[in-house]
Amino acid sequence: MGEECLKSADSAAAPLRRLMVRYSLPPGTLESLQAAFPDIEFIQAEDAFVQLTPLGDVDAVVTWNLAEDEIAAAPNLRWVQWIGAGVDHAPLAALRNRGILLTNNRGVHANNIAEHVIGMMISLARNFPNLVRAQDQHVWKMDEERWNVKELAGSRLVVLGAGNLGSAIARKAAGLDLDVVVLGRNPRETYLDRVTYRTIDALDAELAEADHVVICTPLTDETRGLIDADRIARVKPGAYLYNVGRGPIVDTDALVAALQSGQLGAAALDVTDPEPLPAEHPLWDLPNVFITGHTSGATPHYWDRAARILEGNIRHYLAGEPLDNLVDYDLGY
Ligand code: OXD
Repeated sequence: MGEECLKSADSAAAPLRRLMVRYSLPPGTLESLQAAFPDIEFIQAEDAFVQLTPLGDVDAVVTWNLAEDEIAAAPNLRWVQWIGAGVDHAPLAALRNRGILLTNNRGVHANNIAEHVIGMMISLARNFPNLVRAQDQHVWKMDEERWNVKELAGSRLVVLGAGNLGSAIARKAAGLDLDVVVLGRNPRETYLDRVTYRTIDALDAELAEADHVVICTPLTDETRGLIDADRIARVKPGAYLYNVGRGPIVDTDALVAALQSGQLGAAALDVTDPEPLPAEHPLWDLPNVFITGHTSGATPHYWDRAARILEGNIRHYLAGEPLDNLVDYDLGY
């Protein structure tokens, strides 16, 4: 199957008669899609986190989980609209082999995850997690520890990942007067003051200069274990690390050791490896760790934005046009 064939559906060859949604969309969403596309049968199924409703003869499915053997059992399946941005747990090889289009929801939560990251940065810089712990104990915390703070303005932030999310983080951080370097696969120009784009081969040099390092890349063969013990040792001592990408991009044991030794001053982790983090894991009790439990993607606007992508893609599909947010099987995102 050539690359071109994986970008759009030829509507004559691949009609869209039945589309299954394996998630409870907000009230009214499915009804308005049904009204907009009366010839398509929309099937509301169980949330795929709870149970994988068999796909049967559907042509397309909206889901955030797909087992490899489901593909063989769904002879008509031609298009999967993934809920969420990261497709690291999607059966990419099986989808590719069958020539099934895969689209995701990238961009839907760039704004809120960027706000989450900025919130993490301000929280760590101002020592908020410890102040909240003190409040829980009814302790007025005006002690020597109040000097254990940082100023973000003028410090250097390195962002790994130059997609929608990395760019949104860079924009917001530049607004707080940080100097930002965004690292991505391809060279890019920027017209924003304080923001520079560089290619990922500058990673080691940039880590050595960074006061803050944010990871927001997808998990792929290239990024798994990218931040290993060697790289953590290269980071400017005392820097803060933030992960809103995927846990396995960072070597967890090396992370724990660096936080214990002070090589890393602090970490704010929305994602971890493993996930969920077991109750007995050492990361929970480190005083310089702030864990937000994979919540950064949530936003009240999620489903409106996701529904717009879905509706647009149904139109593209029916017109035989390239779909938005297509996943590139070679790159894994
Ligand atoms: C995603 C996520 O992949 O929230 O969208 O983890």
